[in-house]
Amino acid sequence: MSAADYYEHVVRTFEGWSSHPEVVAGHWPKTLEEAFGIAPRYPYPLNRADASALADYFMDVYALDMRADLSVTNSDAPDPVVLRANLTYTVTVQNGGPAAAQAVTLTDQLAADAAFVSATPSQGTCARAGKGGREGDLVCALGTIDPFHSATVAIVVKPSRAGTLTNTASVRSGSPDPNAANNAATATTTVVAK
Ligand SMILES: [Ca+2]
Ligand SMILES: [Ca+2]
Repeated sequence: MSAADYYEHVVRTFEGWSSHPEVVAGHWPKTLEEAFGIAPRYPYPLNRADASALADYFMDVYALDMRADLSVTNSDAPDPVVLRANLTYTVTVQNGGPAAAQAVTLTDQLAADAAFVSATPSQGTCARAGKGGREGDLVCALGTIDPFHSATVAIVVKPSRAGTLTNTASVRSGSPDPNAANNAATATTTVVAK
């Protein structure tokens, strides 16, 4: 997108900050001042003028920073799931900024007691890392994720053993990440015989 379009996108994102799904869900800080590590300045929800002032700050000062704080969530449905029925993991990778995250890679350690069915990324491509594509971790090359944007991968498996099934997804990128603690997420599912 052009520089003007990008600026407008940032202002609109900041205006809607308080109702942004990632903020409501607690994945991103409640205020932009907190996200930028500066003292509180404006009441929320932000009006256009305050959002523009913070966008100016972001573009002039903070966006020079090359870091991108990626985070990942992993949700499973249905839970409980019936043996050999489809179980879908929805893995979401968020970029909390400040910079765009380059060459984002999501790795999912597919469990041995579940048969892989499919992986559908919202951007980029996914492939099995093992021989002939039938074994090994699922590796998704998601490309670039802009600040305050996200990408999603829907992973479908069929559990082959009753009990508790766990699935861990982790993310990394070519950009420095200031917080590694939120780069992996595990979903736990109960598998029932019928
Ligand atoms: Ca992170
Ligand atoms: Ca669960």
